[in-house]
Amino acid sequence: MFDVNKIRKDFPILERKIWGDKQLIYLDNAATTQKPKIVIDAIVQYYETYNANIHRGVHKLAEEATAAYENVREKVKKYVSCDSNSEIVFTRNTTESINLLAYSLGESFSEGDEILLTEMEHHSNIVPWYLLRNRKKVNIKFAPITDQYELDYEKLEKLITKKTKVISITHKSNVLGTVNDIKKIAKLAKTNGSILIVDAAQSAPHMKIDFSDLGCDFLAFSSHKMCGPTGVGLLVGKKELFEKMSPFLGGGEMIRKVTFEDFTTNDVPWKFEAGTPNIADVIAFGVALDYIQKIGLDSIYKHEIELTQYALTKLRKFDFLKIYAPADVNKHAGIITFANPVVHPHDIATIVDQEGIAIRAGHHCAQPLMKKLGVSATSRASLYFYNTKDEIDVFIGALQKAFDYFELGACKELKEKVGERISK
Ligand code: C6P
Repeated sequence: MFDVNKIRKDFPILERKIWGDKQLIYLDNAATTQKPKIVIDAIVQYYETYNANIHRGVHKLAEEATAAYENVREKVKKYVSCDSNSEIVFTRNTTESINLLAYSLGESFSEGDEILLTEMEHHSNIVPWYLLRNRKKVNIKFAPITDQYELDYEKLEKLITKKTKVISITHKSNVLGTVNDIKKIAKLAKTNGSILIVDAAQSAPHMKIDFSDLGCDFLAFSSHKMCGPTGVGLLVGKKELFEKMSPFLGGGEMIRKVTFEDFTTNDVPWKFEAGTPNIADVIAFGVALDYIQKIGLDSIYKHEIELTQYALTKLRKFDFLKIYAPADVNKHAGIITFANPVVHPHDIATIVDQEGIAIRAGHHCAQPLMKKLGVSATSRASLYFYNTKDEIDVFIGALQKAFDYFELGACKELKEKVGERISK
């Protein structure tokens, strides 16, 4: 039974007061989520009782640490429903996972090969491909979004050619909240022989992911956006593709043999895990995965939809505010991005911060998307399963204060501007 008040007690930080007596209201979960005490305790327990390097020692501590670390790999496999043809590589974050792919897959690409992205990508799924373009002279294309803030699937299909080596796409936009239809794109990619990469940084924490069923080749996400520590990224992928790929980083652990002349690589996944990994945080991430699954992804998703719907109904009363999201709340659960042409989003974020409320303002590491939307920045409230309707009420009250201060309600010109959709 989902009980948000009981759940909140698991998170020490949610007790925190800001600016003296203001209760913290944390609505910046798309940036990073808070951590339950059992995850924090797991880090302390590791360092206090079995800290050792893994895969190297034969002593008891090394064995315990190795088993705990490798056990998390199995947990991740279950979390994303991998079959035996898939493998998990631990990285530092989603960004590193995508850099690994752009570098290692890219080693076999040639001038004129094409990479297809979308206009709603995070910089983490753009810049690694620009780096590859600088090395290999590949061409990069962007599938457009519609004025309903959804992917234009027809145009995307037309952009796929025989030269499209990779389609790399976000599962859920960190700005619009839009959830993309990966299965549909997977069919197109498969027919064309393109590799499909999915950036699941914003989806894996909130909804059930079935890697085999989605039909993609790789999936990347981050521990810190799902109750786990920072410094742990996940890269799920098809084993046969990992086996064909060049290593990303060289050093200890990723080798089988090194001579004065050359080296041979270790098996997948260790071939992609050079050097001592982030052992403590990987182990604590395993605890976070157990915790999330105990609460239940269906309950998490349902709660977030309800909260988003509740917040939207209240936000829409500010008719001078533009909300950047698909009309159907089911397509953007948990993320609400808004702006208006007069008050800078940073000013809104600063005013609500005075009430103890954390939201994000800025370009959200998606500058090309901001350009498409015709703004330089927006404000964003992003929710997780420990947020409540009471918190939304306080947030709406704080926004009202900010808008009253700037006398936005009285500005007729603003309301007309809000009617405009995406700038062309
Ligand atoms: N977005 C946000 O506030 P890292 O930093 O590597 O863990 O995640 C990068 C990343 C990749 N893809 C998407 C869709 C993301 O949202 C993010 C992180 C945060 O929106 C920080 S910029």
